[in-house]
Amino acid sequence: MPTLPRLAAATLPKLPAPVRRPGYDWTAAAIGIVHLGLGAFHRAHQAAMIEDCLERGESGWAIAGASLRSPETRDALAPQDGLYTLAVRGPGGEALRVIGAIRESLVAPEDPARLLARMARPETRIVSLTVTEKGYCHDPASGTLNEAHPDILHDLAHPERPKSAIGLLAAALRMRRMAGLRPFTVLTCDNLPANGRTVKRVIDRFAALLDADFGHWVADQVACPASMVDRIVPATTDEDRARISAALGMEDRWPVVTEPFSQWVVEDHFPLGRPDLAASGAEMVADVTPFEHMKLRLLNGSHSTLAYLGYLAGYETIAETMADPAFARLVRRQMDADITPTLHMPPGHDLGAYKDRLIERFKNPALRHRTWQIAMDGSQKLPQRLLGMIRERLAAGAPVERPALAVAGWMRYVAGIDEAGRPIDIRDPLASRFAEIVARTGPNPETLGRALLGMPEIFGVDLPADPRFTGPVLAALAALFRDSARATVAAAA
Ligand code: CS2
Repeated sequence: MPTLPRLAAATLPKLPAPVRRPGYDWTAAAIGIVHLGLGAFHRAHQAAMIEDCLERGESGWAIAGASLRSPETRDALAPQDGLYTLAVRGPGGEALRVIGAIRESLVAPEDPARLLARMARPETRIVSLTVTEKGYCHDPASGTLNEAHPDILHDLAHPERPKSAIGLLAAALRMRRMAGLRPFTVLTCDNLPANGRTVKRVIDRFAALLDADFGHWVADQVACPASMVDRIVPATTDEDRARISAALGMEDRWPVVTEPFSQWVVEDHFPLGRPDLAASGAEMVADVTPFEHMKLRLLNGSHSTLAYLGYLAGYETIAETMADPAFARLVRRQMDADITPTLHMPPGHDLGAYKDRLIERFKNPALRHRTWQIAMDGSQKLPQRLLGMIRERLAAGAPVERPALAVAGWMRYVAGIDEAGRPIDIRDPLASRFAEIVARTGPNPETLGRALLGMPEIFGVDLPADPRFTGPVLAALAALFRDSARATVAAAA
């Protein structure tokens, strides 16, 4: 294949006609948002909605994005003048759009001072985050700052050179306070429970530990609206890059691939203003909680259920797992019988249609969303995806066999060896703890299950003490070891 020119400002006019491109003067767009966590999800979701705001002529809201770890996004985007392709894949094929909203890409560990200076500028009115659950350095079961977290210890000792998102927010807020500026609004876009309140609790505490006076200012002044974000964005593959570059007739090293569906429900509390997100399709509400529960439990809870059990059954993607009727039946029953009774949607909201749509989205064969990718960081995900709902069902005196099977699927997965005897590449901040436990218990479902249940940062202290939960979890774990995931799911569905 001849070498293709690189997607960039200079080549943009040569894009083939069907590829949508910025219709506004993107090179002159002024930055008003700093985004921490410049991953695929941000670029396929919030950045696409901001692009629509910029297209409508709302100036001043372009994005400076920062990666908190690796330089690869900046290295790919810089030669492309920040441009990248959003590929939307649905039943009707693939639609390509080049996005111009990301006007600056930074790498926090390389130059924290530059990022902090950007966050501290008066025109930065929002700092948004997609740093994943573990990026909040909190204890997932209680939602409070993990004061023993190595990055938090580091950032408290060196507040001018922070490593964590929390340390960066605090350092930039301190600079603003010193300059007599009002704080930016902190907009979390991660799948955390009560994400606004959680980030607020964590930042308030961190600031108070730094200095009591600053802590009061942060507690009084910093707004952290909650938001529920939804769009399925699998990791981009080399095959995606090759296909998209061929369609563009130019090389894009950093495209993102997603589905047609996109939802953003945002609590409307932005003291320094905001772009008109509603005009871009977001729902601005007074209380995100019902939407958050709906999404975290129905979508992410089902995702995690399919990811662990599907991976163990040898399925590589969610679509493949859903093509097995027993798995599809299990998640639909879990949605209808276990999760739905815990949801309290505003009047007029059609939950049945939402669930039907979810099933279709999971089955979308054009998205190769790997079970392994979703299985990552289970220790941070289980509490809000499954355990909160399980607690509510237990309080209502209801059985929890199906969600207990999902939890057992996670336990069987973190045991670290698959059904064919191959090692599983477990990615989780608590992975070394799991390995220690497994080294002690071996694949004995009873001792392994009890040891994992004994991790309060995941299960709290209530669930391990409730035999109505531990009984079904240990029984399901025994069945998974004895009979395989496929057989156990088939028997449960
Ligand atoms: C997924 C989510 O990776 C995961 O854990 O469940 O990223 C999911 O695709 C998004 O939340 C969808 O909005």
